[in-house]
Amino acid sequence: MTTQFTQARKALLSGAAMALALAVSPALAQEKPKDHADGPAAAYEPSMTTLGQIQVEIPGRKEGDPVMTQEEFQRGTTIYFERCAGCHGVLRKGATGKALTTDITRENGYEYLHSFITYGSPAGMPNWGTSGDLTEEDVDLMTRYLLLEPPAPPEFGMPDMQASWKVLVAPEDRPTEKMNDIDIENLMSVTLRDSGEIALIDGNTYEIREIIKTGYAVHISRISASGRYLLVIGRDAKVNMIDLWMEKPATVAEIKIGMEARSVETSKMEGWEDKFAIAGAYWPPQYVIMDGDTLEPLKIVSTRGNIYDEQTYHPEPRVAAILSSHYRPEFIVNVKETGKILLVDYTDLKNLKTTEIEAERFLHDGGLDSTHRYFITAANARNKLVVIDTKEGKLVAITDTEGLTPHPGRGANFVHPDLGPVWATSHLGDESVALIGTDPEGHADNAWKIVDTFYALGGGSLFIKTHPNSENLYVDATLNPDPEISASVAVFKIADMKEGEDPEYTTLPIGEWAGIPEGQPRVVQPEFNKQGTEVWFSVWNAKDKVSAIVVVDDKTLELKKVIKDERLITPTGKFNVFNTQKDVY
Ligand code: DHE
Repeated sequence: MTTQFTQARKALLSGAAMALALAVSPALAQEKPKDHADGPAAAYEPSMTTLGQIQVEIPGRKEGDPVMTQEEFQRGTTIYFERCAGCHGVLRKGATGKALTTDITRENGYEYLHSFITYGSPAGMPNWGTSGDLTEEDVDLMTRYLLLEPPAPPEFGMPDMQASWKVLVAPEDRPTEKMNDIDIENLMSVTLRDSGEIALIDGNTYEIREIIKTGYAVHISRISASGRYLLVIGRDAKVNMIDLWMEKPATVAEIKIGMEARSVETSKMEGWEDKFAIAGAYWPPQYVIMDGDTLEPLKIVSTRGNIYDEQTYHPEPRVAAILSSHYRPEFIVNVKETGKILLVDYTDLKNLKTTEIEAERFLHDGGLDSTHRYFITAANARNKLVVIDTKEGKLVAITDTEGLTPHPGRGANFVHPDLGPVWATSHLGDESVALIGTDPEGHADNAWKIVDTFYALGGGSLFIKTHPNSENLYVDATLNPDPEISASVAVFKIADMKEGEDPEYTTLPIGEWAGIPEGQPRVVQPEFNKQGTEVWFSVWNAKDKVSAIVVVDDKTLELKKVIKDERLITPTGKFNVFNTQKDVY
């Protein structure tokens, strides 16, 4: 464990460009064109792995089309969905990346596209050719592919959802009381990303209680308001509803809500606990409201529509984070590409009322402030934070974070000694941590402004965490190109923070503590136990290598436990039942 001072480093950092330079390893920089702006943020674009598996036909030929066999077109489609669609859109109409429709690609021509794919661009396009990520043959294939019309992936409506929906244990056949000895509130649901499973780990004994099969490339877990049902979503848009009261917790209902998805949540408003579930899809762009006991699909709403400011049509605005309001019977739905936050009233699904808030493009993740009244979310590709008042149903503020690509997860709430209550985010694109004031009553001058920025380990941070019972703030650097940094975590003592001064931090060598002999594991997502006395970190290695969970004592910052088990394949997110249920972070 080492303690570091960041004052000197801050002085060295004259701006964002310098910060990005730190985030890119020298080896990577040499392979790229000189002014290439690639960094951890570019490596963290959606990969449509499920869509990449669908079978497609070559669309109707146009005069002058390059020749391509059906096999080549299929391969081009898989590569496109897995590597390109995240930025350029499934339909190639553009998102954070440029549009690649044939009117544009044909105008630019084969040579131009070929060199673009080979060398990348200063605007952030990776150098697929020179990096070796695509072979020379694949660069040629993708160039020809882009000169053809794109295939349209299928829609996924009510008949498809109904066909995929299964109630494995009907509500009347489920237990009427908890049938196991598990301390459910201190259970951790751990994403086992590449095995398509979750592990339920006892937060008191560290014992793996169950491993449960879920969707492909499983992503997040959320807990119903009562704390009984665990909802898990895979990237293939499969939702599993797991009953934690059963003797052996197991899936009681499941459904597929699209082809690609990332978010799931349940109703938490008083009087509406466990009544509905909701899941949001990247493809097709839609969300679906389901029955909270059975996952029966009740209402599908498309998010296609106009971008909030320029008011032009976007054909595939993905659904990013979804949270449940504690102040109104509403779901808060982030619609990424059109930059709208929807407050979806679930009291009358037949006469659905939605408040549509103009926010900012590329909304991603976010969380509630400590009072649960305000929702703070990152428009990550715009370097902005948006604040919504969930009680009044209104936009409160949009503010620049000063850092590059904010990525808060659900963020971290704490009381700063000088600045009062704040919510914090770290950044993917640089090493900064930004604090936004969250107390409009007691600290009106600070409310919804970036009140301080300081520096953690390095760029490539994904998650930041604290707990009301903790005096520490933890910041990971998962996607940092330096293996030592990506395997470590910075810990800041909240009591020592001073306005405008870079706080000292302690570096915890979590990866080293895990004692993993092979591979290059990255440390990701701090998560507290229920009591707020321990922090758990995933040590995320390749699928065929040993991974681990490392548990740290929050008071002493000493290693408490390394959980290793051959079933812990690629652990990433961890969701403590109580903290997730009650939105404690
Ligand atoms: Fe996530 C949350 C999307 C890659 C781990 N991730 C989210 C949310 C979204 C999202 C929209 C917010 C959900 C909510 O609150 O309702 N994630 C995406 C992507 O589009 C992206 C960048 C690429 C992709 O193709 O999926 C992506 N995410 C990852 C990973 O590679 C991570 C690190 C490992 C993994 O298991 O996939 C990862 N994402 C997580 C975690 C959360 C998350 C752990 C929840 C954090 C929390 O504390 O709530």
